[in-house]
Amino acid sequence: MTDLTVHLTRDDVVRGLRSDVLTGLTATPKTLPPKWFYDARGSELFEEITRLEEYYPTRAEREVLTDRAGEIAGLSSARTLVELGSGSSEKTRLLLDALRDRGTLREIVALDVSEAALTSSVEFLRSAYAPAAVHGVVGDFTQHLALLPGAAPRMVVFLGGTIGNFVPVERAKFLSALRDNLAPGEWLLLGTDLAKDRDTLVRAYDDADGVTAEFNRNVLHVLNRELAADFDVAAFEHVAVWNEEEERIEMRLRATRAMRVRIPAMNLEVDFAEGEEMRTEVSSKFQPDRVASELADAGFALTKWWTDKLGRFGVSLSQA
Ligand code: AVJ
Repeated sequence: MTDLTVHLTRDDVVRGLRSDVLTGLTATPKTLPPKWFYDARGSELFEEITRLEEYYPTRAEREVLTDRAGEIAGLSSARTLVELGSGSSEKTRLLLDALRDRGTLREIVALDVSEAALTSSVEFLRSAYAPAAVHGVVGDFTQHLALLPGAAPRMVVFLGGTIGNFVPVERAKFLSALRDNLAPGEWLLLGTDLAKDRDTLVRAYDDADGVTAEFNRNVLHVLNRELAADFDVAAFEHVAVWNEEEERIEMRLRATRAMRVRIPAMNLEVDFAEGEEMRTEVSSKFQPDRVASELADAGFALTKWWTDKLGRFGVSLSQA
């Protein structure tokens, strides 16, 4: 048995889902938060997305980390690496290898909402980075930042552009909360996808093979399974649009016919009009100076900024 610290029980997760579904499906327009994409199937589909020709962010960020991991380790001399939303943590290994080579790595903290995902990554990290201590924490990075263990200086690593899933108010709150929970001198390594031409962005979120469409619809399978909802998943089509004013990609699910969906577990019935769109994700794309100013607003001091050669994706190292 892998020992994990659990700040989020199965009951907490179901309560959170119900609350998000009630809020989102009774709102106009309807919305669902993207965190519910990632059951086992959704996580698999996301891994598949990262290998698509059209989906450049993963490769662009990996290029930066491959080229700069040594420099990041040297600048930070972190003793603890904290990964938020650990996922498959393949890119994090580049950083862990560099910190180990530099001789500063003592502890690794992996935080994820999924106990199953954590168990396998913690097992791997323990064997690959012994004698470093590995702490697996089941938790939500919007709720449990105060509970992250590890010897200072820690480097909190938030990769993939996941910060883009927040709307601006949530993003400011998250960055301030993170800053408040770090001691002066501790580090944030943040991956941010950058604003670019509309076509490249829309292709990245509406791939030719339809993998992103399946990923998007998967949230309806999650609601059907977890809440006994009766969404006719095939009656929703995937939509990815570039919202120019807000500088973000929005994924939506469009009802192809009028329908009533029943969610008996919540005593809820929801009507969709034909053509109605429900927003399932925002993925914000940044101007580099906007990343810098938002970090500054949260009280971080930017140490260094890198992008891939094509300037598609940015990685910032900043200090609390
Ligand atoms: C994992 C949140 C960074 O926004 O690009 C991929 C998720 N959504 N394709 C992103 C996602 C559609 C991804 N993040």
